[in-house]
Amino acid sequence: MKIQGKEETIIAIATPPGVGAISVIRLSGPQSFEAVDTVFSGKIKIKDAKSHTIHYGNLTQGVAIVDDVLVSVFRAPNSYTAEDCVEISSHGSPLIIQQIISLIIENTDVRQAEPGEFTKRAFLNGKIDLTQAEAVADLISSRTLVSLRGARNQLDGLLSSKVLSLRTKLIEVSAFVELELDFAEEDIKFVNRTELVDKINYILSEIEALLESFSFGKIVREGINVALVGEPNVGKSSILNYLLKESRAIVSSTPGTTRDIIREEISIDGFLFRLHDTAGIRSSEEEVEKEGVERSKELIKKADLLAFIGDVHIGFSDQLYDELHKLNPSVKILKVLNKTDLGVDRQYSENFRISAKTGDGIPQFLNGLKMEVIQEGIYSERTAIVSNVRHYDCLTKAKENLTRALEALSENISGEFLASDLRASEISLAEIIGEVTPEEILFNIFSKFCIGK
Ligand SMILES: Nc1nc2c(ncn2[C@@H]2O[C@H](COP(=O)(O)OP(=O)(O)O)[C@@H](O)[C@H]2O)c(=O)[nH]1
Ligand SMILES: [Mg+2]
Repeated sequence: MKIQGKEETIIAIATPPGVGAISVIRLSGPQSFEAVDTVFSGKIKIKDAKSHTIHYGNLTQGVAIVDDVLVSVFRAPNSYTAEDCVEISSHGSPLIIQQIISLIIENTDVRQAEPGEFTKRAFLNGKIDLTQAEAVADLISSRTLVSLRGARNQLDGLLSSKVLSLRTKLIEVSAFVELELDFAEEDIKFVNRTELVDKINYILSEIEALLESFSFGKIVREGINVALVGEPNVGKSSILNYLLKESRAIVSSTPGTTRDIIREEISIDGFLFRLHDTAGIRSSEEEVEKEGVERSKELIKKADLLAFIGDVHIGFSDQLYDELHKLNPSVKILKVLNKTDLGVDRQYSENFRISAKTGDGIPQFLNGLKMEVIQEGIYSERTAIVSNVRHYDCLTKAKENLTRALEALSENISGEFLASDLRASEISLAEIIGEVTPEEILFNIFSKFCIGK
């Protein structure tokens, strides 16, 4: 029988699938060295190699050489997972990789790793906390410099250390309250109430500051959704097509059913903007169009910013403006007047004047989008920013319980309630860094990773 759980040794390709100069296969677990030795022949056996050394040799199947490789050795606990780890650098051929992995799996008890399993082990073995594990996924999927920096900060523990320090303060407060409970009979007060309230208020304000960073953090991590809305023929599709042709900052574009692109991702000074073309929001009887209307409404509701496109002939209809406002009352609506090349000299209430034909005004428009985001942000290079919904939810729970604790204090409710509110709040903070995190949440987090990470 195979050994269960994290005692198992796992293997996976760590580099992207496909052809390349080299590929890296990673193993982690107690049998990593022996497993590689079953197929490796070099100057020494891998099981005798020192940690952090590299060894050249052949991987063989019988007498046939599968590939000549470099094997890097990392002994526990000084590895990514804190377990014995090996990285095999082979030639970057999918066929070679396939052979090496099959060969090792067939000849040993090593099994294929699950998605995120290496990082999960790093977390379970205490190498990194949960926010850092999550940051690993964010780091490798970042597509702009700003989101990369956000993930880097989180991986460096900026958020963890902030949360940890709040948790420590909370534990101190709880300790006093619980001490008092132990002496409830004698009616001893160890801390005076105002001091207690001050301490809780301080923690609460720090939690609120973190919560406030979320709208910006979400933007950093996920980008800004901008819906282009307006009457038919004002030039929404032309604007996206212009960006596709002209912008040097295109991250990706998604084509729709026609030649038109329906989504364009661009990076403006490191911020990711996702510009969506909307079909229109007028009611229609036609099935296909109806669906388009629904899709547009959804986009408008979810948008972080609305670019209301008008043209020099029709400007901006108040009716449409009101409809937009009704669909998404909290969102900022920027009025963008298109077709300024037509020489029609009319002023509306526009924020930007552009031409999708000549490109006039487009840089100013894009810069305007960026300024909307920067105003939003309490942006600085090295601050803890909450960018992850899970963290946000935990902080919200912590805040609710602290607020209840303050109510309990002001109403002189029994110390037991106070203690339990404080404790609940502290557990929510612990959940962020993964100290008391249910298995299903862990599964959720790590199953989203790619294999080999
Ligand atoms: N002169 C001029 N024509 C434009 C401009 N933008 C779009 N158009 C034209 O306006 C028409 C409608 O454009 P389209 O992008 O399909 O509008 P949409 O329905 O809002 O997506 C097309 O014939 C475009 O060539 C512009 O800036 N200047
Ligand atoms: Mg269009």
